[in-house]
Amino acid sequence: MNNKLLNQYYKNGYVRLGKIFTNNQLEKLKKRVKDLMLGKIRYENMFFQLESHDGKYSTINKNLETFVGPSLRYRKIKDLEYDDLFNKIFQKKIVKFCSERLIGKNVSCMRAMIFNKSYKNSSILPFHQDVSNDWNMSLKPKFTIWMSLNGANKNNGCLKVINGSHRLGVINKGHLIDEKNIKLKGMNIEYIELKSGEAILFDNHLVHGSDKNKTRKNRLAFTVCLLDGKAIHLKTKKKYPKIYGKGAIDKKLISKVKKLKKIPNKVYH
Ligand SMILES: O=C(O)CCC(=O)C(=O)O
Repeated sequence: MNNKLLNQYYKNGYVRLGKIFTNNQLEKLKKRVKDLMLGKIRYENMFFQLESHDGKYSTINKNLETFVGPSLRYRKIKDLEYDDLFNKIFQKKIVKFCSERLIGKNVSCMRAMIFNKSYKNSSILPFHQDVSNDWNMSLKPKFTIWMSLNGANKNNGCLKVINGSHRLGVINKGHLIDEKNIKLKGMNIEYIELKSGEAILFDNHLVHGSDKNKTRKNRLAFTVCLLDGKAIHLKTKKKYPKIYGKGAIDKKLISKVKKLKKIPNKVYH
């Protein structure tokens, strides 16, 4: 990321990174998502969340964290920092560079996840920030990379952001925010349309959300949310999975996870 891109990030709260994965890699990633959703590839302990049955955000079962049978309506799949294909994002020069410039040499992953807008009954994700005061962590996550796997546009519920809102700091305890909130007055909503493989990087204070998917095809995004390697979970005192620096997830661990088909224990357990 050169200084021009960094300046855009500081000014708008986000910056476009361009295409991160090749078409060939994208095909493999999409196949992996399908295999995970359909249970053709299983990892014990991997986080899954289903979309709500009626398309309402309020009825999503947030307590369900596991695979409950084949479905293309999973809304979230996490722990992908341990998956051999998805972990490759951390080898990308641009990701390493942004992490070092914005965080440092020791970097952990709060989550690496598929964010799917289901082809059927998808919910509206209300505007929010990803710095919630309710998250039991010693340091807040810094930024998120949001990458489209199969194209994102207004029709299928692309990411929408409020340009510049990151400069307001933590609003309303750092999570859900009414878009009529007085603090956001005069700020513009931008719809982040992306082609397959293209990504943006955004500050976790940036107010963002997404509308319903009005198409008959899933809108698939892969997102990684990163933070300082020193951060710990305040209840368990555990550190988040390291991706750069001492103790980072390496090829050996990835192969072990693949062989055992088991995700290591979570930071919050
Ligand atoms: O993909 C979406 O619809 C929203 C993504 C989001 O909120 C996030 O990555 O933090």
